[in-house]
Amino acid sequence: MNKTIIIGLITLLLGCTQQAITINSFEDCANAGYPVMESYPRQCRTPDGRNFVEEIIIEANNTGIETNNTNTQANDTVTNHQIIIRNFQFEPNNLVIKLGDTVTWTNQDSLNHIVASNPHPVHTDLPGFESGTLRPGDSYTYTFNKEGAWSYHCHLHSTMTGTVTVN
Ligand SMILES: [Cu+2]
Repeated sequence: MNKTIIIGLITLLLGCTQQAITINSFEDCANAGYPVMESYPRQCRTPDGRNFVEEIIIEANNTGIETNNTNTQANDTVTNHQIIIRNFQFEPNNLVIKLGDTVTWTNQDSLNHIVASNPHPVHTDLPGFESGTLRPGDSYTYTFNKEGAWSYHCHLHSTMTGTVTVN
């Protein structure tokens, strides 16, 4: 009888010691279900009185700042130009932009159009400058990364033409 109790106590003690040893970080502590204080950074307290502070990953913040810098740079230099497709015309049908600017075509007609580089029907002047089918209300944005006067047309109505001049 006494033996059983002693063995039981030893097992219990070992169990506690083991648990205390394995908790060496905020994560261990929180995963073990001990109380977490919702401060910044968060803290977790073990029953034996140890306190663990959550590690804040600084790398993530650095990446965030870098991303912001890139965005700021892009916003400083890139302009987005708008062209409306309406009544079988591009408005404006002559546009002068800077290298790296973007142009967005929006179809406000009640039927489909396709914006594509000249010449029709092969579109080889500026490969990749081709919108696919623009249904009413659809938009297509293209970034001009090559200088030149780029004439384009509607692939479904090849008499509809326009030019984007990139300086
Ligand atoms: Cu075409």
